[in-house]
Amino acid sequence: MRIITIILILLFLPLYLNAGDTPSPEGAKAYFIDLKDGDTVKSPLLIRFGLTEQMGIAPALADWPDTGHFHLLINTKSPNPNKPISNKHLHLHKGQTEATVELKQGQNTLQIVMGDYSHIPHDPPVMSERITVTVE
Ligand SMILES: [Cu+2]
Repeated sequence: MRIITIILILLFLPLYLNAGDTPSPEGAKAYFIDLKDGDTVKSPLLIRFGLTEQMGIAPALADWPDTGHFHLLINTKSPNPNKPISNKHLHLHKGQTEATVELKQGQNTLQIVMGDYSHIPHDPPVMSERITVTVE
């Protein structure tokens, strides 16, 4: 009986893991280290990603508790919290904490979103404010 229970758990575990319910540690926040709403910047722009101490950074595919990797969303709305973040967006999938990006002239919106090992936002999502910067 116990073996059957274990087999059932193993069979259904992937379904739960794909449901976008990797919990985020309480109080975890992602933020732009040296960029704020309304800033005027140059392109290409070095963006440095910050994360409060409740959470750690792991490469994609590493299913470690209370970790994730950064994503940068440029000129788009916040992601669906139950779906993997699209490959159209920048994944810092090796666990990087900075990236240099090309931005168009004029106004651009930027938002950091943490994703779990399978690129799905945590529950609740850990993300920065969506800021607007102007590229000269
Ligand atoms: Cu990702």
